[in-house]
Amino acid sequence: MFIKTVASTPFSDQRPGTSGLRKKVSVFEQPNYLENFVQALFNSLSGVTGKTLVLGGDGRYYNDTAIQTIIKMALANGFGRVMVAKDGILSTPAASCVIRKYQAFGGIILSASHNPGGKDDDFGIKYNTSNGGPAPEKITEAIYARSKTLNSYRIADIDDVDISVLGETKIGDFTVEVFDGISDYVELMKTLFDFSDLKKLFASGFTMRYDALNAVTGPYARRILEEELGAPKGTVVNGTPLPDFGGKHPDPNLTYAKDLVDYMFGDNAPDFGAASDGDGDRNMILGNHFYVNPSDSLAVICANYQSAKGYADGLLGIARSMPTSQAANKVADALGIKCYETPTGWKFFGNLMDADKVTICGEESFGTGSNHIREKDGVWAVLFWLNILASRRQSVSEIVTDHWQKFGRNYYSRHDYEGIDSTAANGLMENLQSKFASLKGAKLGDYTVDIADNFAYIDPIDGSETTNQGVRILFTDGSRIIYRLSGTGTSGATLRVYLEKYEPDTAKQNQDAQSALSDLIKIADDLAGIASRTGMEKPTVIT
Ligand code: G16
Repeated sequence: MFIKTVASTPFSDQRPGTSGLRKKVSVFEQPNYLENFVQALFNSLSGVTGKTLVLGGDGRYYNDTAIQTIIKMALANGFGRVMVAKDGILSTPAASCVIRKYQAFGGIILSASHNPGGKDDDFGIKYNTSNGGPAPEKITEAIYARSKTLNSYRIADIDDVDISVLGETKIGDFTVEVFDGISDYVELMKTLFDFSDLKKLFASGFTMRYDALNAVTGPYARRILEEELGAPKGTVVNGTPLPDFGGKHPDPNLTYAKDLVDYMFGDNAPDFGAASDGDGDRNMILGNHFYVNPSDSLAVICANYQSAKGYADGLLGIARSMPTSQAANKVADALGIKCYETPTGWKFFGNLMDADKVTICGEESFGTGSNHIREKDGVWAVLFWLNILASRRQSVSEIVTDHWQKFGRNYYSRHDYEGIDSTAANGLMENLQSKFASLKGAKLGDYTVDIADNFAYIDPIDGSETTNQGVRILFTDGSRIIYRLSGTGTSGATLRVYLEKYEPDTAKQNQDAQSALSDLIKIADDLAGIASRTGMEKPTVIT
């Protein structure tokens, strides 16, 4: 028999974070490390016999090795079919699309998302369930529990499968199908957006730059923007996925997508700019000399839902993660629909979408998406913006400024302190929590504290409770300071400080966000003792 059971010893550090298990490549390269995690995952699923598993990733270093191992383990664990994307290239949103379209049992996505890639950087693995969405905590916790006691794994002793050629390979009752990871996704986009309108937009001389940051969305963006919509060749830059992302940090924000930002603020800036991350679920939107904050982008998309044919019938509801600004709430109020507030992590939106409570969701962490799939979707957000631009025929800055005039402006910024000592970070959070009782009603500068707590969430659909989701200092005027430790980093801790202030006065809406928030920034530092506890005078990244 060519199925082997290999003895192994458990690892103690295989608890999935906000979005799957992310570690340095060197951790994954330890003997049996990947195999143990995959076996713990398969042991946590029931009824896989004969079923289909979708497999792909963002093309980062170690994807190819992991793909071959997972194909062999899927066979050994009873799956009937593995659908693996050609060359392994499958964005996270495309994986969600394919799982849903072919009613697969689930999918494994090999990515550490926006984290850097390459031999010395990060790798990751996440599991999505049959609804196409990230595994909920009850599954990720079950994987972790099993990983701690796992003493063997099952693997088939077969040759590697050539994943560079489309087609099927049969091994007994088991089939490996190599499919085109781009086409199904493009077809889905055509059902949501009117490509002929967008073609006219580009034909009218509209200009754009899309920076794929040498990550997975290059082939998707080239196919859609340049081949389908007729944007000139060269509209997509850094469009070939590279194992180390060309040394770039594939995180579409003001710091790590600086080349694009500089270009969009330069003399020859086009009308529209966008970037996506390693695995294609994040997006950054820019206009000519204009940056759209992700929280504002969510609100603008929702307010302009009628621009896109797939949404013209109306929105069921909106959802945003807790740290995301309350700009979307203003739109929901105006539309007479509900705006749900969930913990950080796309997985919390899945139940709401499955229960038809929400259509569009978004996060401050450059994530926007809808119920067309169960992941956030970078290229979708870009296409939605193109639809808004095509129907309104205004510039990005005019559209956003108009939005503020109508709904008020939620000044917003996130300050990240990366790579800080974990003990210092935990101490900072504990110290804040010890102040909750004394903070209620306290005056901090011009602000009065209404609520100081640690955000907890009860899922309205299945009643599951999630605690410890970030310290909230909520002020009586609606302003907020949120402190949260990142759940996606791989070295030390990252403290995120989210700052928000509402400005309804149209005469005061054109300040720079950092200046408008300067008093809250100071309060946030003083209250938490950020500089003294972390030794960092300035954030690493400001978005
Ligand atoms: C992941 C999740 C997002 C979440 C983000 C938060 O993003 O998919 O839903 O908002 O993590 O990251 P952190 O815990 O570091 O603040 P991605 O793009 O890394 O998959």
